[in-house]
Amino acid sequence: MSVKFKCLLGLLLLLPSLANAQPPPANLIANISGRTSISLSGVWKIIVDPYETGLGARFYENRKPKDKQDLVEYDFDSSGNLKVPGDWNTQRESLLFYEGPVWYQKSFEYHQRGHTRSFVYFGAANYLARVYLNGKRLGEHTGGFTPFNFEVTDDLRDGDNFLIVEVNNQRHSDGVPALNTDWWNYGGLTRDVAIVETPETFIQDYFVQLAKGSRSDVAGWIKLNGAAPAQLVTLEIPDAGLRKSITTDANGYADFHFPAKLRLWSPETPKLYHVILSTAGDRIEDQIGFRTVETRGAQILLNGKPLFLRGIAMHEEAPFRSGRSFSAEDAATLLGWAKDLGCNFVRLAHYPHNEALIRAADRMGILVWAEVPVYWDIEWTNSATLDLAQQQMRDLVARDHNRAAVVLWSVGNETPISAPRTEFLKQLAAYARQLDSTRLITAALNRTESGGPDTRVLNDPLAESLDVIGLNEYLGWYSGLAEDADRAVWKVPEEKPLIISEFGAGAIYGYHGDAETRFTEEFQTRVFQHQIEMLKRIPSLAGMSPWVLMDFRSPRRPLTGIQDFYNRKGLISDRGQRKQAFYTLQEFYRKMAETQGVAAHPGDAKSE
Ligand code: GCB
Repeated sequence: MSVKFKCLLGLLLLLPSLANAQPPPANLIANISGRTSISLSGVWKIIVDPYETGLGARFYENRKPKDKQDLVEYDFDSSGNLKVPGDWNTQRESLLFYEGPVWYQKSFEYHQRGHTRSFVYFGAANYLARVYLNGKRLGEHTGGFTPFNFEVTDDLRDGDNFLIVEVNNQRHSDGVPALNTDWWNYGGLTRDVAIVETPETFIQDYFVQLAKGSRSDVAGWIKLNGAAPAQLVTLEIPDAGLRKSITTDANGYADFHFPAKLRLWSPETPKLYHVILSTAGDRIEDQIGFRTVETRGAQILLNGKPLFLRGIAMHEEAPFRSGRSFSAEDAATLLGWAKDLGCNFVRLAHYPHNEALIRAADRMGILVWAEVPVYWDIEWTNSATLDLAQQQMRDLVARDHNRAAVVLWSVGNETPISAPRTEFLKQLAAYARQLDSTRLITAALNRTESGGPDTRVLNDPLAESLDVIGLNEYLGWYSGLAEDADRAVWKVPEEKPLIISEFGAGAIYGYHGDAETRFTEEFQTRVFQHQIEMLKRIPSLAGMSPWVLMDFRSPRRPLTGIQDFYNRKGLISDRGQRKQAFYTLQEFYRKMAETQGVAAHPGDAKSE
């Protein structure tokens, strides 16, 4: 796509849209847990293939020698196993640092049923996945954190089948993310894999939320997929006494807008309604919360009321055992810790986390910042890279657009300012807004200029395209002393809400000393204490998500005996031990929570 055309597209995307949102041009099936499916999770056979021999040697055929003469130089059955879902790095010591292809093979039985379509669905595979069913190539998917599916109705055999996936976690300069990240490049089939069944014409996706700016109207759309796209769809919310009939058009699409009396979802009362969508041949159920989120000047309003986001940033890393987390149990532990800390908000850094966690946040009343991995420097002038970033945003929004917990879509983190970067991110922000106009758009910025002694000025042209400004700063860790925060002045665009989306300091759990010694718990606590006092003085502050809930693996952190390839800025160690600074933040959040509803700014909270 030419730059000119992209600019034009960008402008078009900025035009106001009347509908709440539009169905994304995705082929994703929504709400897999609401469908009949056959799980392919469990033990898979694998072949590690560092020189990518498998493609030429056709590993995807899963061939056995015909006779004793026949040369076949691979054999899934004797090559070892890995569990799916799961990264390979933490399942085999020799694969901890591995970056390259691994071939996965799974045999399974399937029994065909009439009038049923089937899809193979992947929660995520990092980074490139090439998928084959019974030796036939189904397609490939790029991007490590978003779901994808392929239709296999005509390719599944009645009886024995085998699925083969080449997963390659090599980093690429034109990728999203690109070459450099501060997190572990966990490879593999990191989330669930399943065969999902649907009727011939089925409800592929739906958007059921409050109309933008309204607390009394539900608005959204329904998208059917199949040979009979024009149908009557019934939308029911029994608890609210609602039952509506909607007719889809020749493309299977219908939008709707109607009044509804609903109890609103909030962190204090995370009410989820049972929502049923049905056609003559299909029926899907979901649990959906209804709330509004908007900004007024420098405030974030939830259901019309100012709210301070008491947050914490987190990676998708498994507590106690490390590795990529994926399960409902992991989600309950991580979000449980965030709750104990006093949070009503989590920043899910720096890529889409798994759906189980988003659904847990919905049930627990924890607001979510969701982000695509546009991280540090990427190829801003490469239109294929922009396409990839948009595809990841599209599939993230498609998966989570019915989750009340999600209030912010973030287009990126700590991106160096340049004209092409700003153009890229503006287009991505406009695209996210077009996909979903009901949520707020943000990004974590960090490039500031000096505005005189102790004064930092945020003068990033991207700010004008954001609803909420995220700012990462590491005063007391990467620059200056913790005490510098006492005098620090932050000049930020005052007419918009500001979230300090990161600050922090490294500490090893159990390492004690004076507060001037790096990596002691006391040093970390000191940074938190001074940061908290500083934040109270920022008038446009609407929330914060310090870095970070739990220590996490990073190849950029080699310091032996201290880091050992872990980023130690967690308030909790990777073994679940709470550091002193956990309690410092907890105390501050407790005080904030007491005044919530009265004051939405920490400066107004009772002083110590
Ligand atoms: C940052 C990044 C985050 C890093 C963190 C750190 O600014 O956004 O991904 O992990 O700093 O610990 O340096």
